[in-house]
Amino acid sequence: MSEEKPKKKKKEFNPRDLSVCEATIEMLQRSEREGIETAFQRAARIRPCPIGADGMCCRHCAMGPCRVQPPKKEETPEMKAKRVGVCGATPSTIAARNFLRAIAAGAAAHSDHGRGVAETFIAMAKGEAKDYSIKDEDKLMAVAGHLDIPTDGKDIKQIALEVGEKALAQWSQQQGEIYMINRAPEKRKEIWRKHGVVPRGIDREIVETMHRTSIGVDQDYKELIKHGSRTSLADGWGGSMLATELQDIMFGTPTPKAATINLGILKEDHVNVVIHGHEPLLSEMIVAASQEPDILEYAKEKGAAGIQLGGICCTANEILMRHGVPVAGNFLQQELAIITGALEAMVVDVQCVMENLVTVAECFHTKIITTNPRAHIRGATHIEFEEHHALDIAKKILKEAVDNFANRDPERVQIPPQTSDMIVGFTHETINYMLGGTFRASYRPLNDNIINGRIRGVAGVVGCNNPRVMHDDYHLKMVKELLKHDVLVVTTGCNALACGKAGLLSPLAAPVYCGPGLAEVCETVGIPPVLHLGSCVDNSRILIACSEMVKEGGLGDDLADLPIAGAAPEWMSEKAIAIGQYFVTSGAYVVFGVTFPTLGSKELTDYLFKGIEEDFGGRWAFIPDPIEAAHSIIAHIDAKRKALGIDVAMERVLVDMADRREV
Ligand code: NFS
Ligand code: SF4
Repeated sequence: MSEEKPKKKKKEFNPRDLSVCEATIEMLQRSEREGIETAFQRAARIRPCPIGADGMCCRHCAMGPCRVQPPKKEETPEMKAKRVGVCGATPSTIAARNFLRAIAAGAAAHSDHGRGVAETFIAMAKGEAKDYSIKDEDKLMAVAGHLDIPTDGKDIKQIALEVGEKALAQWSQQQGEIYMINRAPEKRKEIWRKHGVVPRGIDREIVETMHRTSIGVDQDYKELIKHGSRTSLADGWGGSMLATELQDIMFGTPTPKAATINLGILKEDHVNVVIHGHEPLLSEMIVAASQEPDILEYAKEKGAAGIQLGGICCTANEILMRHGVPVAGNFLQQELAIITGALEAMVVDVQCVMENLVTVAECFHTKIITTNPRAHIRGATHIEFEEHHALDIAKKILKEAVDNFANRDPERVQIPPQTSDMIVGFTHETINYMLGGTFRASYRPLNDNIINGRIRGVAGVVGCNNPRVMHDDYHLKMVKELLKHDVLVVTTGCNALACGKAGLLSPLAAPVYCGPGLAEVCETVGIPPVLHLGSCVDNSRILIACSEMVKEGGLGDDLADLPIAGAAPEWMSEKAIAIGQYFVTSGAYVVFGVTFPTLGSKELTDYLFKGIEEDFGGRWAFIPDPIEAAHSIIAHIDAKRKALGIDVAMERVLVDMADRREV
């Protein structure tokens, strides 16, 4: 007689366990009710492969795929010798190669974005892309300087052309050093040169990563990671930095501005268009097109009160910080925006765009419009974007959305009410200006406030959402804990949007969440305690800001001396690995949550978490608890303060009112 096995009870799908964002919870409840599957349900259904999660699956040749089991507690040398792939690759080699390929993919994504910007920039300078222009001449001159381009007696278009061409040549450069590393402190460059990790050219390092990680090439994990560092620097100090700089010249360097965020920005009586992805080349044009009288007239003819744009992911950050366009949400809200039933179109370009958007859209009238020649989705409408006819194409896309307004079923519209106010759009330039003042733009006040301990240190908290952890929860817990301990937070990417939804990007957050020192600085200057610095390519702005802090003086002579750290609490993208590695190689302490992709190799993980600090002054950590992660950052900051001899000053923060008045 066979006994029937008791069936494992399926875990109940409870949206309140999955997100701290009310708008997200409301849409997830609807998705359950109506049987629409989102990433949240899929993550509950699909378990991650434990071997792959630890970096122990190699698919680099057809003798495999080889899955190396995790080590047993008591491992004999014989057992260890068996834990290899068919070619003999050890766990450290396999994990390092996987880690490197993630860096290469991330660097490629950021840098290919940058290349596209450089190409459009050249077309603009030649007068071939008439819808683009130079918006920030000061920055053009500054970047010309960084690229060693003489500007005397040249007209502006000529300078722009030379800047565009010299920038683009950074991708194909084969020898020497990429230009932008010269913006790092001297000592940092010496460290990079000593270890041979200064990138020669952007594409070259990415290609070399693919070569070195293929079967039977580099099989020394330290050498592999060293090249990973070089590739990551080609991203942070190369492709990403050039993308940011050229975008600032073409679209304007962001300045602080007020805006709103969350699904409540969608409007019942408007044509709602969400722009999602990464490159501002298209989204800038959609913003411009949405203000054209003929398009607005067309929307009115079709019975709509107007056109409401909303951003998702880094596209959101780009148009948010330059135009104050409201944000619909972050990465995990992309499917949910469609579930409002109020979306006429979701216009996407590249990166972080879920294929399932098309399936969700089938349940409603929403059109998914792909626009980039590199990114198609089956079942979507493809309207290819092309910089020479940018505005016309943007108008065509908006017309499609307007035409779709009639297909909306008003009965099925359910827009969550939540919105939050925020101040966004800080940059290295505005930090300089806001903290330094109009007459004395400088980093001096920031450095002084760090030295006197009102600001304990600075943490860059960035990165994605991941349905493997509670949506936005790790982000917010960690950021709030840092603020409480007087750590100023700078943010980009989907963390920035999580902070925005929770009200942390508002000056009003300072008295609520900050320790006394940080609150005082924020209130005096009128800034939020969390500074929104833009999209993920804009992490390069953090590198520049840190370099400026070193140059200003009083905080050591290298990036690794600064009381700073970075974190990606809910990371999921390979891009996050590339960013983490360029921060570590630039001397920062970087904490990741969720999971860490090398845990199957103790040797490699030990190196990334400890040994690498001897080489580059920075190191990785994996801490799944947000409060613990925040405290490890605080401990790191305190150790750096001690080394700088400014730990004593910090005690003065514990002051009474009399002291405060004196200050
Ligand atoms: Ni960054 Fe931007 Fe968000 Fe993560 Fe994706 S949008 S490039 S990768 S998910 S932060
Ligand atoms: Fe296996 Fe080696 Fe081939 Fe990887 S490269 S799949 S470890 S045989």
